[in-house]
Amino acid sequence: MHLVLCFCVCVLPVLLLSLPGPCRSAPSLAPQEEGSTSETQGDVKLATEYLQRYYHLKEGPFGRWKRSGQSFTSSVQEMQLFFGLNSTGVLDTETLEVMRSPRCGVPDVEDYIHNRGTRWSKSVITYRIGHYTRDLPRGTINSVVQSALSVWARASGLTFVRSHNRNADIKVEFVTSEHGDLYPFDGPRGTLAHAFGPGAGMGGDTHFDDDEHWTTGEKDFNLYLVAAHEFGHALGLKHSRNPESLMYPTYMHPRQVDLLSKEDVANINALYGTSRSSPKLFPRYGWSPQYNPWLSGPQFPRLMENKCAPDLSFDAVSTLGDATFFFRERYLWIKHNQQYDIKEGPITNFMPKIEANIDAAFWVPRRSTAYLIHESMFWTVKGSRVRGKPKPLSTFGFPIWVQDVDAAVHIAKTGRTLFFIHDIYWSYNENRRIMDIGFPKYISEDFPGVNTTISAAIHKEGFIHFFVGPQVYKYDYTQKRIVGVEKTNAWLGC
Ligand code: NFH
Ligand code: ZN
Ligand code: CA
Ligand code: ZN
Repeated sequence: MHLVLCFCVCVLPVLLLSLPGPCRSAPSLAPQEEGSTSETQGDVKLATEYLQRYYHLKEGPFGRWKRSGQSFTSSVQEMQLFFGLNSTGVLDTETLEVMRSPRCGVPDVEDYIHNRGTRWSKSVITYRIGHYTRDLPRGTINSVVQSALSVWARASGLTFVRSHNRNADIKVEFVTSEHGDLYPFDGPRGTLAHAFGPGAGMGGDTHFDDDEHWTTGEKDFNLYLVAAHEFGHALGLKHSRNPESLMYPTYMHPRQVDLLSKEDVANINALYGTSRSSPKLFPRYGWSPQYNPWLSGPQFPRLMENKCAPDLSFDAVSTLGDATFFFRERYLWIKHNQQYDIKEGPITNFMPKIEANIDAAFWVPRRSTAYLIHESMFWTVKGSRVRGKPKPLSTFGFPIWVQDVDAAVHIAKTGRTLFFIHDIYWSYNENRRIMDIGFPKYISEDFPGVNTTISAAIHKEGFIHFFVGPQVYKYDYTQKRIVGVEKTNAWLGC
C-alpha cells in the first residue's frame, strides 16, 4: 500500500501541471445526486479537499484543447484509476479509505507542492516506443522520434536515451479512440496527439492518434512536427500564444527557419538550462526545417529509412573534432562524443562543397584536420571548414595506379596513416610526410583475421575498428588480434 501511495504522489503532478493559477472552480457536488450509498457531507468535504490538493486541475494531458473544466466525478475517476480502484467516479468506501490514508513522507508531498511536477529532476531522460503506426516503417519512426527529441536536446542541457525498459520516462505510443487514460482520441483530424507532463507513471507519456495519416513530408500530418510539439509537453512546456512557436496549439508547418521560436528556447532553458557550452560543429548547416530531411519529404533519401537496417554499412568513418562522422553514399550521420543524439542529413547540408560520396576518411588530431577521400581526390577539413580545392591522392606518394581507397585510419601514437585498398595496405608517415618503405603489404599478413575488403576504419580508445559491411571488428594491433565483433548499426545507437 505504501508503494502505491508513493506512486500516486509522484504521478499526480503530471495531471496537475497545466494549471496556470490557483484552483479555478469548486467541484460540483454531483456525486450526491447520483445517489451514491455511503458518503456523508464529511466524506465529500474530505474528497473535495483531497481532489483540490492533488487533482484539482481540470486539465488532463496537454492536447485537450479548450477543454471544459473537469467534473468532480471525473476527478474521482482519475484518482481511482491511479490507485487501481474501480474507476466509477463514485466515492465508495475503498476510495475514501485511500483518501484518508497517510501520504508517504511529508518531504515528498512538500516537494511536489513546490515543484508541481513541472520538470524532470534529471538531465538524462529515457524513452521507449511501444506501439507503432503502420503509416511509416519502424526505422523511420525511430529516427523521427529521435530527431524530434533532439530538437529539445539541442536547445537545453537534456540528453535522451532510448530504452527498451518498461520504466522508460517517455513512452511513445500510437493508439486510437479509448486507450486507457480517460482522454480518448477523436478519429481522423481534430486532436492529433497528447502528452502528459513530467512525472512518474504516465508522466511524460506521449500518445499519437493512429486514426491520423502520419507522414514525413509536407502532407498532413508530419510526425516530426507533431512529435516535437508533444515532447515539449512531455518536458513540461505549456502552449504558447505565439503562432511562430512550436508550442502553439494548432498544427501548422513552420514558416521561419528554426523549429523553435525564441520563446520556446527561453521556456525550455528556464526549465533545464541552456545547451552544453561545447561549440557545435558546422553551426550554419544545422537543423532548420529547410535542411531537415524530416520536413522535406521528396528529397529525403530512401536510405534514411534504414538507419537501423541490420545490413547497414558505411563507406567511411572518422573522428572530426569531438564527433564521429559516418558516411554512406551521399549521406552523413554525426554523433557527438558524450551525446546521444545524432545529427544527420545529406553530406552537402554540412559541407556544401562535397557533392560526392566519401570512400575513406581519417583524422590527424595533431593538426585538428580530417581528410576526406573520394576516388583519387581528397578534401582537407579543419575546424568546421572544407579548405580549398580537393587534391590528388598522389600527394601522399601513391603510385599512379592507385585511384581509390577503401578505408583509411590514422594512429596518433605512431604518427602513421594506414590506407587499405582491396587486400593490401600502405603506411604513410605523417610527420615526415612520406610513405613508409616496404609498402604495400598484404592486410592479412599484419592484421591476421582481417581478410576481406575493409569498408571503413577508425581508431578509438586504443583499438582499430574495422567496418566490414554490416560488422565491425575491434582490433588490438599490439596483440595483433580481433578482440570483439559488433553490428555496424550499433554505432548509430540501434
Ligand atoms: C492538436 N495538442 O491536435 C489541430 N491541435 O491542429 N488539428 C494539438 C497538437 C498539434 C497536443 O499537445 C493538440 O496540443 C488540433 C486542434 C499542435 C501538433 C487545434 C484542432 C485541436 C489539426
Ligand atoms: Zn499541445
Ligand atoms: Ca484525431
Ligand atoms: Zn492518451
